Amino acid sequence: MSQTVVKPRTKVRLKTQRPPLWKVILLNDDYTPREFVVQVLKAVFRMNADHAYRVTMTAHRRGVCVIAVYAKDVADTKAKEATELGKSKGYPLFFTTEPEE
Ligand code: TYC
Repeated sequence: MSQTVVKPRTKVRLKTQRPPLWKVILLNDDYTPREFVVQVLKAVFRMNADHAYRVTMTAHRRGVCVIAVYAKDVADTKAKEATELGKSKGYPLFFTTEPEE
């Protein structure tokens, strides 16, 4: 007669989950001055002048540019803050967020 022996699991594998990251995306428009976009990127996303200029020109030429990734709440807050800065000057500057695949 055969017997099935069930061996209890002794090791517990710990799965550390990273929070999903969200992309902040800068959209081009025809009205916001480049210098203002650069100013917003420096202030809200802590970019230096060179990085901010390169990101601005990428959005200007291609229509969009992924500028940073953060946890969802940080990405949403920064996108909103940056969009509001444009709005306060009457510019249609727009930042949006989407989940990273
Ligand atoms: N296209 C704008 C202009 O020519 C500059 C600009 C660049 C605006 C990037 C938005 O995300 C932007 N004045």
